[in-house]
Amino acid sequence: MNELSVIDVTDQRPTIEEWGHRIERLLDGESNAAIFNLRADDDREFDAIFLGGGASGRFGSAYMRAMGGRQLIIDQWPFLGGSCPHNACVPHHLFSDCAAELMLQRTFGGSLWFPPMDGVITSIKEVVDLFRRGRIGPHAIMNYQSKEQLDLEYILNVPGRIIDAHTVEAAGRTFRARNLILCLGARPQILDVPGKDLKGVYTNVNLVETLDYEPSATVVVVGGSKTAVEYGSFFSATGRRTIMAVRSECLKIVPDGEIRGYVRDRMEEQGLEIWERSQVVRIEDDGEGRVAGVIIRTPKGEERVETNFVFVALGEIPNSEMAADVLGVEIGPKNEVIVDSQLRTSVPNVYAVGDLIGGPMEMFKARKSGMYAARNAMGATIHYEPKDFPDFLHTHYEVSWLGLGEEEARAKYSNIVIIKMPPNNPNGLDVALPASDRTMLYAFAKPHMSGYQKLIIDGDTRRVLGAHHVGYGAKDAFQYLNVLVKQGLTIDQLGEMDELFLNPTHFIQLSRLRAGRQDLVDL
Ligand code: COM
Repeated sequence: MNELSVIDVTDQRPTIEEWGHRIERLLDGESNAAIFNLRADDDREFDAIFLGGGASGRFGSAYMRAMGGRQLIIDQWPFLGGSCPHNACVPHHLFSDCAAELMLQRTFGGSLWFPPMDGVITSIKEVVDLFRRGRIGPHAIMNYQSKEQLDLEYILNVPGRIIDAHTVEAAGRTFRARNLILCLGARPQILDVPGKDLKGVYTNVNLVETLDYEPSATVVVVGGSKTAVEYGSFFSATGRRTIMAVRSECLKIVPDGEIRGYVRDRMEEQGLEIWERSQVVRIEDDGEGRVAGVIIRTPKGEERVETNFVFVALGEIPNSEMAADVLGVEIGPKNEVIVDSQLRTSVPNVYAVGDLIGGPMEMFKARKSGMYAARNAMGATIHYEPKDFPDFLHTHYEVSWLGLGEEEARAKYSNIVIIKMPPNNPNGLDVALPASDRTMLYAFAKPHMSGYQKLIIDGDTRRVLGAHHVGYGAKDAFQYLNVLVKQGLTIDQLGEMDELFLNPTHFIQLSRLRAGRQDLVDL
């Protein structure tokens, strides 16, 4: 094995700015040197090697270090933090912010202070370029924080190769640890049709790396999941005709039918075309290796869509191959590494965390599973199974939910009471409620666009079973509300809280309007 050149930062203290320059040069391919940050003053055996320095590896490492353990991260990228700041959560949040801003502009274009937007197509490439330039900042912070503040040891910009359950090779050197914690992440599922490799076929990974032209006025999104909906909403907000080809149904992840319907109606009102039970069967070549069109099989037959841009969002496949081949860890049907509730794989002393263990492929699970694996590796017995978590997605809105949707609640309980806004009334959505942060203009000028809020209560026990919010700014409240709901929060306790007036605190106000009654009824 050839020894690679090494940038040893162990005795250096690069600033965030210096890290930024260094990472930029390595990402630009100016050098393939490995970055070594190993403590010279610590000759203890590693308690764990974290193979992968994304959210799970970094948080697991930080926890282990905080407990007094010794850890080593090995990651093939020149920065820590993984896909989140590089091509996943962070760009998606940027695009979703743009979608919300653009929806406001398009809705009010030509009135108030908004410039007319009719027929205006805004740039996708400029936003992608903005992200690509800006992401170096978060990358640099991760390396700086991990070294200077968390005291982590790491080797970056070189892949780690598993030798056995205690040994990993990187940059021609071998490293041994009591435990191996696999944090190898996942990769986008490809669309397996003719034309899939043409220039112009993107996933969230290559979009931000390689988009070097302005997509055409019509674009196609493949999939109906969170990622598809979020990117599709951004593309449509730029003024492009956006067709989402969805094999089954769109927005299945949203648990409440009424909320799903509201969200979908608003997406379609923004011009997004949702083609359900439709599959891309072929992508056409323009003769020079670029996308020229897409053939979609719909319930009405095959349709050709002329476009130079296809965005594929079909979910992710865990990167379990190396662990399966070398260690023989047990793998599940979706390529995920099987773990028990202590994050242990089928091989002693080998743990797996994050996206590698399958869904939900969410940030909180990555960080928390990394932390729990670290605690177990350090001798604790602690169990983690991600379930019953509050969730969200972005369309042009932020959509948040926790607990049960109405359908599931009615199937489980016989006395369901619904409190919602807009309330049941003869004008339907055309009333200026909810009126919340970031939806006030809609409430006053386009009331049906001002969002939707819904609380589901068991009328017998008075307990809150589910909460659903379409609008903005509810996510934070939902993660605390979820803890209370799991502890048995009742409508009466909700009404006892002190509201901050808007957003999900509408639930508090509404609860008070009903909590005085012994026999709860809808509102
Ligand atoms: C966040 C990356 S963007 S990490 O979870 O802090 O490592």
